[in-house]
Amino acid sequence: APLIHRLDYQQPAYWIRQVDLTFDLDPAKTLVTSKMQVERNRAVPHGPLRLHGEELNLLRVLINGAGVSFRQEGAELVVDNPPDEDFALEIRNTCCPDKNTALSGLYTSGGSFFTQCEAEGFRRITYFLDRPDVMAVYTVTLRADATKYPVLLSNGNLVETGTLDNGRHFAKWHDPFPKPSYLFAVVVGDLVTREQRIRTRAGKDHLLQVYVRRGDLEKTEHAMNSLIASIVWDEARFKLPLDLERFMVVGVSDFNMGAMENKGLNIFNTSALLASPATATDADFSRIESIVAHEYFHNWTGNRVTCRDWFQLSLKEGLTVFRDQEFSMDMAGSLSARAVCRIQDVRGLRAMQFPEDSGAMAHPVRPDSYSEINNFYTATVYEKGAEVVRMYQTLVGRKGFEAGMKLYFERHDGQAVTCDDFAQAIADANPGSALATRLDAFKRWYSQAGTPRITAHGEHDAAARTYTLKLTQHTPATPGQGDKQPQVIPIVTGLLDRHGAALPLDASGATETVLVLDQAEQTFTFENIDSEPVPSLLRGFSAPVVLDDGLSDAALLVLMRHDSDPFNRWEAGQRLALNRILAALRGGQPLQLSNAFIEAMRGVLNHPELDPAFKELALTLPGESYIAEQLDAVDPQAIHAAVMAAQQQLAAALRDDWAAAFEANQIQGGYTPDPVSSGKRALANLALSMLVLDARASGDAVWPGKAYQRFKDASNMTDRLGALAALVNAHAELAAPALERFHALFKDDALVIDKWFALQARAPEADGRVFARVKALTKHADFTLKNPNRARSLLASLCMFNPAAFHRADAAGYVFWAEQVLAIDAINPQLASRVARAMDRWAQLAEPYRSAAREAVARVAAKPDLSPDVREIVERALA
Ligand code: DPP
Ligand code: ZN
Repeated sequence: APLIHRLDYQQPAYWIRQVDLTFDLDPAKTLVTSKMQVERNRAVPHGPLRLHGEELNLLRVLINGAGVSFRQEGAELVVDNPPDEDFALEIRNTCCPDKNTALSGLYTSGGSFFTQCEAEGFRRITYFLDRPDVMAVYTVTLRADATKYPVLLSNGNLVETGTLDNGRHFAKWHDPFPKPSYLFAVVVGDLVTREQRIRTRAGKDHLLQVYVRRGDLEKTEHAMNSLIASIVWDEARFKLPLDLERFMVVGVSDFNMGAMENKGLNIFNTSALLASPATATDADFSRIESIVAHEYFHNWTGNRVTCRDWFQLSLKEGLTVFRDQEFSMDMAGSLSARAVCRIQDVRGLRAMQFPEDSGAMAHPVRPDSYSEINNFYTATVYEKGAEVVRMYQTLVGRKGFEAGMKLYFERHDGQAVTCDDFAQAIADANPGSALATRLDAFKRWYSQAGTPRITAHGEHDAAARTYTLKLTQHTPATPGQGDKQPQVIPIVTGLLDRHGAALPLDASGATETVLVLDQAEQTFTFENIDSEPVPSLLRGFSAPVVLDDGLSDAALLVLMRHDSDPFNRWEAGQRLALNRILAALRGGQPLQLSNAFIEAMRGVLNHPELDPAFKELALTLPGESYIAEQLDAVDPQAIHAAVMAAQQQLAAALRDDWAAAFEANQIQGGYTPDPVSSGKRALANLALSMLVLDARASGDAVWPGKAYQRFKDASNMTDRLGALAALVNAHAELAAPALERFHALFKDDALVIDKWFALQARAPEADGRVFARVKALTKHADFTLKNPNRARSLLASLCMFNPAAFHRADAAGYVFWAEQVLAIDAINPQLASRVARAMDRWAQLAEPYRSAAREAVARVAAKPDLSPDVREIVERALA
């Protein structure tokens, strides 16, 4: 597949303004009739009409009702001499939903029909100008068997229904908003719906519907509540109302992504939609809330204003992730609960995006080239993109950002635009701001890949009573980008005295300020500082960078105990742990936690005021992939051994405190997934896992027994899975009977069985047992590569989230990876290429892993018939 370059963008030679689609639905052969109003684009030179089409059976092409000569060139249908004036184009073709295992285009799942058109799936339904800058008004008629497929859905408003011959029926939908083809959707099948009518602030009535398979209706209440909360929030925070009379959400079990924001007809992976206390964890509840919100927010940021081309993907994704993060924080409520959200988001960024930014797939937030766009739905485009949007808000303030959003919609509603258009709107609404005066430099966040490294060095001048902070920045080279320019980096800063009191930073008495670093090296001086302060930098993680402030353990302890910024309190604790682990790894010494660290952790665990949710985060050690990020030559086994040793010591040293925390965080009464209760459950689960871990080392049987009992008696999935995880992760003897019982209890609930697979594949490796179990589980009757959730639950869990089980000295993990990638690629290239990315960072591995990993990648790359998806990943890895 050829490489496509951002700078080669050209407008299309034709516009399609209206589409009238008719579907005669049949799983083996669906007939699609498409009648389009086409207009020559006079802004570009006259040329042939080229339509995209993949895996289609073409039946006929008519222009203005008459046959026309055409040719098929690769995946394109070419009409060399279309009329000069506007014309009607009619195309008939068939496609085969049952054979569509790639889950892109029109496919069947559980006997119903679904579509997924982003990014380039519409061309697998019919021939079209399948690119986001071609926006059309759609009218869609669906015809299908009335008994098998009682529900017929598409975008927009329902305008007509009726019966047909042979037991068939039809529905006709009209979407008044012009949209790109990637937002088109159809759902046809046997589904049931939860409905709710609402009246918004603006006084408009709307019908909200959540469609799922029979039997799943009681698991949709949380999604409906989340949708209503999202509608209310967007109207309140950004004055963005729901613009459709009807808003539909549908769940499907076979889905490549989390969910999809089709206009008025959002389609969700059931894992991102269905929840009940008995089957979903607190984490599931909060993930569902944020994904329902995310897709709803796309209605403005993505649908009303869309992307000109796919290089601009972060225009909608970075912005919409930022919006869903803000929403989740507002829903969480208290300052501490907001900080918990922020810490979780940053942990995710560091675990997924930082490694991406320093590996073979490193790319800018707005990529410059791709061969397969599906490979660029990445943590960089999404999560780093969201951090870029957050920096706008930090630089212009919350009100300024809201004004910028308002201007963005005033200028661009109904258009397909670029990241530059967004940047310009925010800057123009805030003239003279720290952003507007540095806009060109700020936009390097879109063009430069790699995570900037900041160093900070403070000097206190006792005589002058000044404190001077010298900041430097440097962005490491990434593939294809050797030279980097300085970035614009907002660094939210405070100073503490050595007892932890916040120091005034200027005459106004403010204790926090935003330093804007925009040079390679810069100094900032604070006055009237009597003694050496402890700097608290990058509060709230105000920029997606790596900070080396050189603080001593003593200074970190001051921050951990006293910083008014909860994020930096958490960060200080993580840094203390990381310093210990890295020192052990670099020195090749066994890890020994210091007393000061253990006492600090005890202080957090027993703190009378800190929230349980915060304690749980503070007492969780840094992840193995984040630790790997800090090292030049990564030995996953050594990292795992160090983390396990640290955990074991923390478990033993705080034994009584863990037991007290476990007892103190029991919840009486019914289940609700609110932040306070879920924080208590999280801390109780962490305590339990520490107690079981410690019991294994000491041979004690009490806590494993208690964990098993709790597992059996649990009244909600969070407690049940937490207890099961405590047993499985400690490799306790009771793990096997518990796993068996869990499977028997939930054998009919696919989403819970996914958890059962994932838990086993993510367990801490011990003597190769986890890897052996994963291999055995690929033969389990419930395992299949055809369902993406199931495949990910086992394979991504092992290859991407369990480094010590995957990276083996005997290379068996890599052999397994290669086999699985090739097997999945024959079924579903998008899914295969996700799993393929487990090897992005082979070059950072230490020997013997490095050579063996490279060899496995080369073996996959040597296959001639790889999908373009996997080919791009392995070739970038080898480049
Ligand atoms: N459906 C995916 C998302 O919402 C891609 N747009 O992020
Ligand atoms: Zn999105």
